[in-house]
Amino acid sequence: MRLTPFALLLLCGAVQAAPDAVSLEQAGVLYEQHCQSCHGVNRLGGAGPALLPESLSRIKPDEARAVIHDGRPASQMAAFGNRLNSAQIDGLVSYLYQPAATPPTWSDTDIRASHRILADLDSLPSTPQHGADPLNLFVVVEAGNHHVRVLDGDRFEELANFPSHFALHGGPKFSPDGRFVYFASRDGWVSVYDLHNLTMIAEIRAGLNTRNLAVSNDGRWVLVGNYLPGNLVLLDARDLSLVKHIPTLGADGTQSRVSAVYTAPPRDSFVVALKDVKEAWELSYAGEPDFEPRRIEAADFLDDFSFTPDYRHLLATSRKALGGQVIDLDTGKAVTDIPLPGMPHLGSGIYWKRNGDWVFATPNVSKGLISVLDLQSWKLIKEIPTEGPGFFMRSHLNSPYAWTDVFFGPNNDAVHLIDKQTLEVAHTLRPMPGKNAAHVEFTNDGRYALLSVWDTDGALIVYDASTLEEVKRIPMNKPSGKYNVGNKIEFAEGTSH
Ligand code: DHE
Repeated sequence: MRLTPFALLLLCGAVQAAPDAVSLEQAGVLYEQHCQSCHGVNRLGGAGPALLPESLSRIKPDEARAVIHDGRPASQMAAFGNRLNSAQIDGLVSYLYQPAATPPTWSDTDIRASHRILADLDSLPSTPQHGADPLNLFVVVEAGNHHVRVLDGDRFEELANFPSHFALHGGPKFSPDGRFVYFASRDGWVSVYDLHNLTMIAEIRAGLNTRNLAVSNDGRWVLVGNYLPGNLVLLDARDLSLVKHIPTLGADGTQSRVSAVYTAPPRDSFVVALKDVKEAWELSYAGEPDFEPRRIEAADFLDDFSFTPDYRHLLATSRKALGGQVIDLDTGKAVTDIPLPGMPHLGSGIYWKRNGDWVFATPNVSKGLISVLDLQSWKLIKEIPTEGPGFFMRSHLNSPYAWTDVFFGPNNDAVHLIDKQTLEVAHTLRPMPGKNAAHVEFTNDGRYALLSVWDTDGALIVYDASTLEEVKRIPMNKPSGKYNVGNKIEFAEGTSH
């Protein structure tokens, strides 16, 4: 038999045949062998995060491939490049982005089984034990290594540093006295931490894929909004025990995911936006509440929203919609459309007084501009050009500037300071050139602004908010949001709600 040169090379081992493609079934077996012990049966998560399509929506398949091959630094995710060939890794990636063969469920029994009490609250002192001003603490989410740091906001020194659940998202929320802080992770874990005693109190898994949570202004309830399963989960704020789940069914019976839930303090209610039905809900927590939703018809599916300073009106957008809408929470009627181009990120919008009248400004995740609205007439006053689309905005009553990042694009190292009266960009800072600068929060008195440089070798940078001089730089691994206890519990002008 005559061998071709290629066959000869193969026989000599000089050319390796490409490994055979792996079917989804085979990939399922690989998952059970290599991944399940950490990522859970049915990919629901365990010591490692959930690996459902909903959980992976923000990660591109190439990134998932690289993580399986190389592992994830500073985590327990090992490299599998030496155990799995390229076809097996490709097969696993395709498998992970497929819906699970058995649709995932998360029942009240599952929620209760996940509940852990980590400290005996009754035996802990009820006054701050750290010697710092409890209303000027900062809670900083360090996203790169899934940790949280607590900083003394007078000295910018660390009081505590502890691991969080994987991928916290949304702003942590506080009890009205500022003692407790509540975190939600994208995988549905909710935790409560005692800032007086710098200790974790309890945790529970309220869903498989969570949007955010809100805490009632009387400190009694935590309401969690979920994508998977689409529902609301009501917890007792003291120890996070499950009170009940509330299915989010539209008036016509359609099941919906929850876009976001916030507390509206002057209304003693939670306000909820639904993603798959055209409704906003208000759930009163006054007195002895039954948490029956008051349905408010919306002009579109709601994705993102904010409130006017008196919490009477809701300013909402849908990612599909052109522009936004104003809903009067008293009458339950849509008031008007608002002319907002691109993809405004209303949840990050802030308001302030300009010439005696309230204005509202929102960043835009698809266009390089800040839209400024007059809250009396709902008219667009100005579109302020920026160096690229942005994510977050922050200000303080005592600051002349609204700080906004340029989160996307080549100029993502820039932060603009907008003069709140002239509506012009007054300063542009580049805290660490070439590295993404994003998310600012002020000290309770507004004297200092803390900014994140969102990079593995990033930092939290403290600026004097008047002179704009750098006061301190604390190295951190992708610090994302940071939250000042006083500003948050006062629902202070210029911060997120
Ligand atoms: Fe967020 C808040 C929605 C992607 C970091 N984000 C919020 C809130 C909503 C929201 C509704 C307000 C909840 C709250 O604070 O209680 N975020 C969305 C999205 O729909 C979007 C675009 C896509 C998604 O997959 O969810 C999205 N968000 C991101 C990110 O990619 C960010 C930059 C990194 C991350 O952690 O995932 C991110 N979002 C944040 C942060 C806040 C937030 C840090 C809190 C801001 C604050 O100051 O309160």
